[in-house]
Formats: sequence, C-alpha cells, structure tokens
Amino acid sequence: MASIQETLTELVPVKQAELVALKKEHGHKVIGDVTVDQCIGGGRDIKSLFWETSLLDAQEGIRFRGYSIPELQQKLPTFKGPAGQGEPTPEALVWLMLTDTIPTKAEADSLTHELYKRSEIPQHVVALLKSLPKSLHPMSQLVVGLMALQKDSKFAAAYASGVHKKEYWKHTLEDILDVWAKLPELAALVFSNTYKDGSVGSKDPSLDYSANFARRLGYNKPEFDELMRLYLVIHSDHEGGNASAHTTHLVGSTLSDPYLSYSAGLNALAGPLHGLANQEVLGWILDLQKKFKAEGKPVNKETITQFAWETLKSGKVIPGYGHAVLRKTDPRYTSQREFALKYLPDDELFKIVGTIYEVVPDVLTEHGKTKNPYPNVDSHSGVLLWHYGFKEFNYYTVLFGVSRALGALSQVFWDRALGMPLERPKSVTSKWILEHVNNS
Ligand code: AMX
Repeated sequence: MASIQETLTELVPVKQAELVALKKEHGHKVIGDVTVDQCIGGGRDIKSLFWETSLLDAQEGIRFRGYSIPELQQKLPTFKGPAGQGEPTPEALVWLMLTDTIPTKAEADSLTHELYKRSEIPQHVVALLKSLPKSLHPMSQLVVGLMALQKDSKFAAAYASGVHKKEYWKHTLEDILDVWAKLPELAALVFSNTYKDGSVGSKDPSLDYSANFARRLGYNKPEFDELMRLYLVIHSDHEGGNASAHTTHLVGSTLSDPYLSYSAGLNALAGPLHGLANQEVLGWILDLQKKFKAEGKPVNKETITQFAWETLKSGKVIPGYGHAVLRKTDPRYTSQREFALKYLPDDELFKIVGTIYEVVPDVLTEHGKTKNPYPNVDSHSGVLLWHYGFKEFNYYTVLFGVSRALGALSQVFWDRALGMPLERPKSVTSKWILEHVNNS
C-alpha cells in the first residue's frame, strides 16, 4: 500500500498538468462580475479564490471533494472498520481532501500512524505554554504554541538553504503533517494549563487521532470519541472564502510556512463572527436559562422569543444563526442534531437548542436584516460537548481550530504543489468608484 507521501508524489504532476490545461484552454473566460455593493460589502460571492478541497452551495451546504456530509458518513472508513461502523475519521477525510480519492481503511490507518509518530511537542514549547497566564484566552495560547513550534519548520529550513521551487511542496507536506500531528497535543496542553494542573492524559498508538485527542483532554468514553470524530470532520473545511481558511491561504501565498500561515488563520477563527460563535452560543443558552430560572419562568417558545428580541434590541447578534453564504439550515447543524437524537435525545440543553430552532428563524425574519435566518454549525456543537461534561466553553473554539487546520492546510499543500502565486487582489478608493461609475 502506498503512503500518503507516495500517493501525492504520483498525483502532483497529474494535477499540475490539469491546471496548465485549464489555464491554457479557459484562462481568458469570464466567471463573474463585481458590483460596487460586493466591493464595499466584504466581497460576498465574488469568485476570485481557487480552492480544491471543498465547495459550498448556498442551499445545499458543504461538499468535500464533491461529497456531502451524509455521503461522507456512508463512504469514509471509520475507526472500527469500513464505512458505516460509526462516524468517519478525520484522517480518512484528510486523505480524501489531499488526494481526491476515498481512502481504504488501511490508507486511513496509515495516516493515523503517520500523525501519531509526529505528535511529540518539544520541551521548550511545553515550558512556554506553562508560563502563560491562565486568563489568556485558550485561542491565544494555541497560537503562541503553534508559533513557537515554527522553530522546526522544514519548509522554512529548506527555503533558507535554497531549495528549488519545484520541491516546495515536499517540505510543505512535511510541515503540514507535523502541524496536524501536534495541534491536538498543543490543544490538550492549553486545556490542562487553563483549567487543570498542566498534565495531560496518556495517548495510545492503537487509537485514532480523535480518540487520542479525547484521552489527552481527559475523556475516555467511546461515545465521546465518536463525537470528536464528527466534530473534527464537520468543522474541517468550508471552501476558501471563510476568514480562517482565506487568511491561511493568503499568508501561505507569501511562502510563509504552514506554521505561520495557520497561526494567522487561527487568529481569524478567534473572532466572534467566526469561530468564537462556538463558545458564544453556549453562553447565550446558559444566560437565557439562568434569566428565566431566576424569574421563575420555564424555557419555552415564548421566553426564548422574548430573549431573542432582547438580544437584537440591545444591538447584538444571535450567535449560531446566519451565514455569509448559506441560505438554508447548515447540514453541519443537521448532522449534530442527528448525533444528539441518537445519543442524548433527552438532554435538557439539546431540547432547548431544538426549541430555539423552532422560534429564532421567525424572529430573525421579522427583524428583517439577516439574509439567512437559519442555524449554522456553531448553534449545536456546544450542547453536545456540555452533555459529556465538557463545560469549559471558553475553550470550544480551540477544538474548531484543531479541525479547521485539516482543510485549510490540505489546500495550502495544493497551493504549493500547483505553484499558486502571491495573492494580491486590486483595491479601490470611494473616489475611484465614483469616477468609474460616472464615466461608464
Ligand atoms: N443575529 C442578528 N443579526 C444578524 C445575524 C444574527 N444571527 N446574522 C446577521 N445579522 C445582521 C448582520 O449583523 C447585518 O446587520 P447590519 O446590516 O446592521 O450590519 C445584517 O443582518 C445582514 O447580515 P447578513 O448579510 O445576513 O450576514 P453577514 O454575511 O454580514 O454575516 C454572519 C454573516 C455569520 C457573520 C452573521 O450572520 C452573524 O453575525 N451571525 C452570528 C454570529 C455567528 O453565528 N457566527 C458564526 C458563523 C459560522 C462560522 O463562521 N463559524
């Protein structure tokens, strides 16, 4: 069986040739226009990014290399065996995102082994993380740790020694595998430093990436391992224009190595309009629960509607709802709901999430601003973690950060393998816009 490195060594020249042919035959053709609204409106829907690992449809949601989440659940190998014996593993998804092919169980397992081998964290990084104040947000701690690991970047070393540009992708792949391998370790250290005594649970070579991450965090329950697999799969990639993926790609385009590129992506993920919504949702649900308990009222459709309006009237967003691209319920929400129905149908917070879903889309529609009144991925993830006793919700975005690396860096691999150039779109001033529209 070919390793991931051997598989990619065969594939890279094929994909390079395909891209050359695409450019030669179709390079001059138009795929979109840009309006003034789009220019001053965050570039919504402007087709100007090249992203191979996934594609987002506004109605249908995300597809990874053409496969929807339910299709991944039917086709990708699981921890226990072939597809269908539980949630797919993130390693299997990574193989798919990198190679454009559904892996066999043996291929997915070989990647598990490869990552396990590379997972050690150098002592200087452990000491650095221990020196950080517990009050530093876990996302900031994760970034500090990843930046410190950059000392060992194989790409940066190869570049400094003058390696030929045709070889960049090999060294980039080395870094990417290292980053994927070490991120759960870093994340577990951040968790323990922030909430525990600095020690992490032991890992086991017979387990997969997700179960080992769970053990490092102190969780030892097969059901929680399944949740971790689902979580790491569905948060991994959401095409290229989201802030964390785009930032990673942009920084990578300067030939910053994967450590530097993904640290930048993590900083984008840490914003409340993006990955921080993961923690904000749980805070919002707990606040509403606390408020109505204190008032002696039940949490039901009426009280949730009242709370949602209070949030909107105080000039805040309802976290976990809305999306820049999606115009329907996020299939990542649906997959988490299905998990909850299977494993925790009677959980109190899960039921509240369900009731929120019954009322908030109507509230947001009546409010009249939000283009998409439906839930996104973040509106569900927190209650699942909470159910298993994972209550440190300031930390939740770190889990998102471990997952998003899988997609964003799979694309960085192809960026270097395909020789993608420095990103440099054109900006214009308001004066330029006025002159342009008046003269056309
Ligand atoms: N609650 C209240 N208002 C909302 C809203 C929500 N959930 N979603 C959008 N709006 C408002 C916007 O703030 C904007 O108001 P403005 O005109 O006063 O600035 C207006 O509706 C139009 O926004 P939009 O075009 O529908 O959304 P967008 O593309 O500008 O932003 C997003 C998308 C996700 C940032 C926004 O829906 C939001 O803030 N949601 C809540 C935060 C959240 O859940 N983020 C996580 C997204 C998924 C992820 O990245 N992990």
